[in-house]
Amino acid sequence: MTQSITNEILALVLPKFGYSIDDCQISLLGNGLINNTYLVKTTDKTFVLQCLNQQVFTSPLNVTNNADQISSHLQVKSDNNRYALTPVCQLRTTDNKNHVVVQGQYWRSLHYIPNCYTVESIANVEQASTVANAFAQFTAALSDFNSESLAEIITQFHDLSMRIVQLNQAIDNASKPLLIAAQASIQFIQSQQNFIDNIVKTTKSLPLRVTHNDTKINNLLFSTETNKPVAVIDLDTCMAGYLMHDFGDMVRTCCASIAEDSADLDNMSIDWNMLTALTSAYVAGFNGSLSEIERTSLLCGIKLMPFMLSTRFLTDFLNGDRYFKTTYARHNLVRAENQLQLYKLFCQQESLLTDIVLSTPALNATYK
Ligand code: GN1
Ligand code: MG
Repeated sequence: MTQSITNEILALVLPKFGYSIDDCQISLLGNGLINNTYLVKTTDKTFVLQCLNQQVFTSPLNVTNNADQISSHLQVKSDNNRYALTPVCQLRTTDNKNHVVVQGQYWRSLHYIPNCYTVESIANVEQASTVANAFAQFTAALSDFNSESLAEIITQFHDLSMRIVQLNQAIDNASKPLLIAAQASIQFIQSQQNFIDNIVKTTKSLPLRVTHNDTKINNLLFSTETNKPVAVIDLDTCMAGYLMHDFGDMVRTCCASIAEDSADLDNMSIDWNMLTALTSAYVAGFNGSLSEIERTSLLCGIKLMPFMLSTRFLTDFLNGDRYFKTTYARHNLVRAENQLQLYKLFCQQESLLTDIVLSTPALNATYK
């Protein structure tokens, strides 16, 4: 979206939320790979404005309606002192809707929590404990929410078999140069059929619950005052899912020594102390309510999430970068190789991984 188009459209969108563009200072917000997100400041209010990506979210109303349901549930818990984080709510338009459609594009506005910051990489094990506890609290607070009342935002979003089918379709349709560039990664993914079969088997035995499905560390807000997590943000993909997905996504962004789009693979390592801290605090956040089957599944989630994301990045690379935002030609390939390397590193240390994830006791503390 170019700046001129943005301003023109924003001038039409803002009045629907009760503001004129002339009274607003607007800046880009966040590093999301999908939506366009802005911070809007007026003299008396600051809020978040977001244009939903309709190529990805083909039913944008499902996104805003799910978000309303989730935040209402969390707000009730928060009002009763049963949820220590701040629920992020969607604001209403002047005609009391949770979205507005302008020139065919869906926009929504979100409550802005002041005095907060986000982080792209974890600082230390103390911070890891607070991160894991926050994500666990979020999911635990939704454990009495009927996941069937939420729409399936993206069909089979975290279904590995479906992601492999999509990769195979992309391979069939890709140009020769892209196939050559991606060859090593394609071959490696195709060599992991036992792992894929094992995931399919594990998934069949797991209970469905409401999951966030994008538990990257940068989807947490931290307080500038306490430096502790204040809110879980980006509820776009909240829907029925499996706990191992949320745990694995958190681990992949907290335990790798380099960012998910770094090409510096020789310097990628896993911080095992961080994994221990994450596991301990995550399990503690469920206050003894995790079944053995879900606890054991966390192990699968750690390998699954980088592997599946690698498959998704590679598919998008072969499809000509139609899904994830990219800033250079091989960006998605670099991301795919990065996540595959992370998967390999976890696989190389299978017994250490198992030991940490299955034997680390729950942390005896809560973070408020
Ligand atoms: C996308 O846009 P963002 O950064 O919230 C993606 C996630 C990926 C993530 C990788 C709807 O999330 O699944 O894990 O990029 N979201 C969607 O950084 O596909
Ligand atoms: Mg997201």
